[in-house]
Amino acid sequence: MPLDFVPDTLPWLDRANPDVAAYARAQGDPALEALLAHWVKFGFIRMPGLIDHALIDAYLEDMESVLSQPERTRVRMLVEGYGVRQACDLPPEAFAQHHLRIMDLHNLSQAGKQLSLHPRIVGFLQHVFQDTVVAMQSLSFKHSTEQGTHQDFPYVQSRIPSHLAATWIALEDVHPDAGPLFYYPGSHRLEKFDWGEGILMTPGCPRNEQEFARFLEEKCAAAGLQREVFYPKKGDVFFWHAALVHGGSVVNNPALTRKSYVTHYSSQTAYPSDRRAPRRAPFGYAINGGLVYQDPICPEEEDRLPYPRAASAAPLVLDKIDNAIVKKVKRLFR
Ligand SMILES: O=C(O)CCC(=O)C(=O)O
Repeated sequence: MPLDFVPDTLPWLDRANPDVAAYARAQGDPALEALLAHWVKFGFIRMPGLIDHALIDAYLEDMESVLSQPERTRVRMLVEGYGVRQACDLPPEAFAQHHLRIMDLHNLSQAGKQLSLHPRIVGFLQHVFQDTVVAMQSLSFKHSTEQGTHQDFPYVQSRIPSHLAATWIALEDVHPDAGPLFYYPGSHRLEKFDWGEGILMTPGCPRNEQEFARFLEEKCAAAGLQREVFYPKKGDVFFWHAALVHGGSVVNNPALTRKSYVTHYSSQTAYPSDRRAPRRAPFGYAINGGLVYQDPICPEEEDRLPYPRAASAAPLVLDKIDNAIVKKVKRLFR
């Protein structure tokens, strides 16, 4: 069992000496070189103030509508003490729990789709993957996860584990006592943890998350990598590499919220169908050149929360579904 990403399928920026200067020149984008060089060296980039506050406010309303009327939706939530359940199946007391994540609200929320596939996000990740970017899943948080030190690739799985990246969007200014995101710059190149059956976490594997966290913290310390903390303003975006070591800081003041929105991405090559129905040809939405799949379990709830809201506003123009993409995906399953 190889204990690393497969070299042949690594994104180009993870291979030896990627020539980002030549690439950026060829793209005719002078700002791109610094972003790509930072990604290669540190495994993350930031785009401050990227997201329009009107879009964030619309998304916050969508989150609130689900949290205040959970009986009206089958959206799934992961709640500490309850596991993964549809919102309508959770008892009222579950919503007092701070370790609660709304899963894939972008399927219901057009504002969520626009956040995940913001043009600058899709643009940057296209450079990373050199493939069509697929938004695989989203997670919405009202409070800090306080999640221990980890990397994402063992959990968020596709056919090619190295084809993974994430964005974290601040839905409000984050107070230092609200449990901000932490990360270790440069940790994306560390030796990988062996879960007992390879680098991915599998059901029943013999190692656990505490061992994973200890391993990563020891490796970071041995490599001299320092923990840094992201103190964003509303609308700031943090992008991270499949293997960047990160987590949610401990909350010092439980009265504080820390509203945030995470999307995990892959390439279309690595993620040609939705994880919730992997053997079914997905129905795809092409937005700003990226792709997101319809929820195959609950298609009736798709886009139930429109954006923009006002009847007088121009209707949202999602790019037409790109039939070429959908057909290509279908071909893989013939
Ligand atoms: O937002 C956080 O506290 C951590 C999120 C995270 O680690 C993840 O989604 O992988």
